[in-house]
Amino acid sequence: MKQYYPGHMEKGKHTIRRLIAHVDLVAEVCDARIPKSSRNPDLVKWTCSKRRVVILNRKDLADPAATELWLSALARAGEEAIASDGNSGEGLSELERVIRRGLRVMVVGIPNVGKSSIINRLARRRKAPTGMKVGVTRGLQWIRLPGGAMLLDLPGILRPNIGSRETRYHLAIAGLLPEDVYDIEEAAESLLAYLRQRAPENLTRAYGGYTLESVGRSRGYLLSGDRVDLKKSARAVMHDFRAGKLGTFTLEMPEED
Ligand SMILES: Nc1nc2c(ncn2[C@@H]2O[C@H](COP(=O)(O)OP(=O)(O)OP(=O)(O)O)[C@@H](O)[C@H]2O)c(=O)[nH]1
Ligand SMILES: [Mg+2]
Repeated sequence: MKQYYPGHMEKGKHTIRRLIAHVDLVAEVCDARIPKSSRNPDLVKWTCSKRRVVILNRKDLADPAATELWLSALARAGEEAIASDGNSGEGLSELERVIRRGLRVMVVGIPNVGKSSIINRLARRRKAPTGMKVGVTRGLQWIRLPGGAMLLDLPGILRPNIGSRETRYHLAIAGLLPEDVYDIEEAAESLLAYLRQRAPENLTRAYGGYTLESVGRSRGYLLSGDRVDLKKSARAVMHDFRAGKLGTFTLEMPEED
């Protein structure tokens, strides 16, 4: 499997080390559905000299009860944390209260977690480019908020060595990996297995069954010889999950203490 270096770790590390002295606050954005896998421990290490706020973004797609558990687990671990929806802006007022006073804020996170979307909501304008694709933000850009604070938008930074198979699947399912670095059929199978356990009725309602085969048949994704187009079916499941059409789920829970 191909190695994956979005935003280039070395360059990102250099940029953050160079700019960290010039900011007052670090907002670390992650995905509320996978708060473990969507954090890059190196980002924490490089920014730990500053006040930090962890943002559990895409809360609209996560299980609300699980998000509450994560917020209290992070608080117990001494981390300031909020949950947000970067599209609607819900949950960001707490962050606005913190950054109102003309602060300089560095927004960090792995690719495609919603950093630029959050910045646009806070700026009340679409100043930073966004998109449902990994690696939209290329260079760095300072964005001024109405209250005078400055926000720094950076490209997402993911570790080249992502970790376990499970982490890779979780990132893939959440849409945080480019499609050419994982096997979409395998990732979709693991998602179907998870959903079958958690919410089987959601699967039968959507596809009339629990397998890629049933997804393809229900959608009419057929190849010659009445075979199901498994790749197309896998894409459909992933797409439906990411759009929240199969329900709201948090794939990773905080460790019990
Ligand atoms: N459902 C949902 N979608 C979101 C949320 N926040 C952002 N998005 C979507 O996620 C996609 C990625 O958002 P970006 O803001 O471009 O993400 P980024 O972290 O800046 O990505 P890079 O610049 O590639 O690192 C966009 O399609 C956004 O509309 C959210 O809270 N909920
Ligand atoms: Mg961006």
